[in-house]
Amino acid sequence: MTFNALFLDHLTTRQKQAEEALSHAGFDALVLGSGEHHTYFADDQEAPFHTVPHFAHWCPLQGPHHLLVIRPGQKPTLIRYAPEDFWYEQASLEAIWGGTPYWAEGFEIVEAPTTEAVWERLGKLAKAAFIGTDLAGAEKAGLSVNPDKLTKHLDWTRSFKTPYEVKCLEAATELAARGHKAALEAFLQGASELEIHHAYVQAVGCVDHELPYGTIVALDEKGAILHYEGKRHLRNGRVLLIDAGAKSHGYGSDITRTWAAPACDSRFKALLVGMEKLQLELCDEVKPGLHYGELHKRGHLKIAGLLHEAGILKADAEEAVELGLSKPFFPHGLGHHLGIQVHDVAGKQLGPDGEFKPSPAEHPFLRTTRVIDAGQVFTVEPGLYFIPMLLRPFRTGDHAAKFDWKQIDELTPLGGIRIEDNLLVTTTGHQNLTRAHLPN
Ligand SMILES: [Mn+2]
Repeated sequence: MTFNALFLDHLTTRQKQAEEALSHAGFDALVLGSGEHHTYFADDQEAPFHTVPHFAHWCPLQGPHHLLVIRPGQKPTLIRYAPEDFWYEQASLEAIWGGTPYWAEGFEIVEAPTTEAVWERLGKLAKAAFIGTDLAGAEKAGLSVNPDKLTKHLDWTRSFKTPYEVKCLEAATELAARGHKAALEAFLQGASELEIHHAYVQAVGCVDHELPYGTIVALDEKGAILHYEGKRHLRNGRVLLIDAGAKSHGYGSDITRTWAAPACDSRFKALLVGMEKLQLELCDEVKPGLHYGELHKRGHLKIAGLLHEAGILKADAEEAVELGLSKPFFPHGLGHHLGIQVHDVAGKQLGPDGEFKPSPAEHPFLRTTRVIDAGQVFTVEPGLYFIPMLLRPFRTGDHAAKFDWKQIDELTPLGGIRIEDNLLVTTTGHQNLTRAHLPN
């Protein structure tokens, strides 16, 4: 199937599922807004624009103020905001896309020169719901604003990816893989965090705000800061932890790799080999029917086993997990759903009605409590870090003697390890979207 045909197929699925959601929630029409710019406090500067994900689920057109009108049995209408403006570049759809966009034939497209005109083009709709940010406009038009039941239903549908969405995610992975290869090369030449970041974005071929999230480029001890944002100038790191993705047609990849330079401590290198192996083993277990939370627990067991093997934990895997000794080393969840949003919606939803299953008390940062099912795309990203803040209470706790503090102190300057792939669940197992483009 061509990409174009895949998109039209995706739209057919969207239409069918929206009709079900509308009838379920008691509406006759759905209006999706693409969003609005928002400015920083007391400033006229705008934050980078992010399309409302519900709009992006239908149409990859960028920019604010567009509306999409969905009615049962009708081709969706796209009301495109197309102002005349001398401050910002404006162009026809064809000029923006370099030809007719592949998605254009899926919509009746009309244009409007002002935001008021966009709402006027909408006309009168009976019993319609609005999802988006222009609440005043929607209320004035008599729409029900962001109704919870309908939104939850649509969130649920977002967690099952169509073949078109999988293609977009694969393209996003392929782009990120180029960046990761360039980053590794730069690291091995002794580059700084900032230089590695630049090598990454140059290879992906975009500017920073077009990435799905800010890159995490951490040398040595900074790898133990889970969302490290700095970009130091210091060169010749012994360890690189890089967590970076790329976007394609509104869908993002989310990939982490950890690399050790030849001069790195051999004990850390052995942990890295162990983490690589156990990450692949965890990926291997992904198939429909397994609880994601169960996979997370298996991750803890494997990480505890690796720490025991290294002599860092003196308790064996079962005992260590039971006593909570693996938690300071692996404090985050094993992964999260992925799609239009990096931490995609509905990870803790049990069904289309929005029933919610919170993270278990012992694993508060687990981002998905779902049963694994075909069509889901999520990350598998075990980590092993030396985080002084989390280890501190254990130094004086009841189980202090179960840790090799000397080794921990010697490895702490090397930060940590995270290895993250993106997986598509199939009816019989899974497809690792990342390894196809980034084998290591
Ligand atoms: Mn992630």
